[in-house]
Amino acid sequence: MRTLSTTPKKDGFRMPGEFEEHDGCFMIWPERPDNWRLGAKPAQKTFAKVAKAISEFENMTVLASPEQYSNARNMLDSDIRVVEMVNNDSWVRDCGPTFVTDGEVVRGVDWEFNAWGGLVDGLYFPWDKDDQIAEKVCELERKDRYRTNGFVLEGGSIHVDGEGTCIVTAECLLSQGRNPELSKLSIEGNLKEYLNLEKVIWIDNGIYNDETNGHVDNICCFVKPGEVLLAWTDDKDDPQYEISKSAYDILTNSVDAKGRKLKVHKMYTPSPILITKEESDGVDAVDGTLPREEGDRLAASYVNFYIANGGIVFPMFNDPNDEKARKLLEELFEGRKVVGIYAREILLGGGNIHCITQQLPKARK
Ligand code: KQY
Repeated sequence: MRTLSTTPKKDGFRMPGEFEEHDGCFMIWPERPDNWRLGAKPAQKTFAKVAKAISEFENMTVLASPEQYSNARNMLDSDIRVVEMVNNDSWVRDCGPTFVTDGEVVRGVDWEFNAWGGLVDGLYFPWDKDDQIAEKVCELERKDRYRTNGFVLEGGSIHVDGEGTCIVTAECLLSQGRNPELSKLSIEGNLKEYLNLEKVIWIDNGIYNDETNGHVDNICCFVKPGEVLLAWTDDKDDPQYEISKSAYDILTNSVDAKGRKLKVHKMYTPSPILITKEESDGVDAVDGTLPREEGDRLAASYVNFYIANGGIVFPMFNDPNDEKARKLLEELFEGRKVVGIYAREILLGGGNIHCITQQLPKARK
């Protein structure tokens, strides 16, 4: 594996849309008891269901720590590849490589990772093992990599259409814990260089109370070039309403890199989901890790589904809007099989289906 000193834009590589064809998908096995309740046992069952669902459509690789390798191997079907890799937690979208391609070859972008805000408002300490995941995955896949030393970013904070447009939130990319010394213009410049973009659309905020400082992948995503899905509520008393309304206004007044006006589909969120006492009691409290308190509102949304080659894997919460979300996905992704997984256990760890998965695009060579 070579570490390249150029940029994807200079080399003619771009980040493809998630709806383009994949070679496979990665996940990291959860285990840390200060984030996942009951020693991560319930989360492991949910991760295993997500891995199985995606493996029906494309190759699945699960990275597991040496301590968890045997357990992961036992809990996962035999067609899922399990590879030992030390880690700090299980968010491969954020610490894994963002893959780019020139249509023939795939390379990885290895963003600097600091656990969503480093010592300012990061979610755990240390994060050194997670910061090496992208490099190790590139090594495993024999992909050359670009490393952005001094520029912090997570894969969940960007969503691209594969044709030169990216959507981000200002809440996240301008947060004090990531790149406080960089202006909005320089941040946008870095995105354009490393993802090969012409246009960055900035919405203000992510989902209410999202501990990642509002990752875009939980509130808004591309269905295809020119069309986006936006998490929505009609309840004006819910703080989510103003957030979604502001994003709607920005998106419907934006054109993409090709000059198209965006079509925005509203995807209703589930009713607010709060942590129960039993759930909170199951998490080990550790200094330096975000506590999980009874009554805290979780950042629940359906927008963070995974787009696989022939399918969609989306989260369900035992909410009447689960079926609305399924119907909308079936309409928008005609020809793909839509599979729902109860995802409360992932939400309790602060995440969603999109941020526990990372796709490897198809390479011709
Ligand atoms: O991208 C994400 N949503 C990851 C959340 C990390 C939570 C760590 N406790």
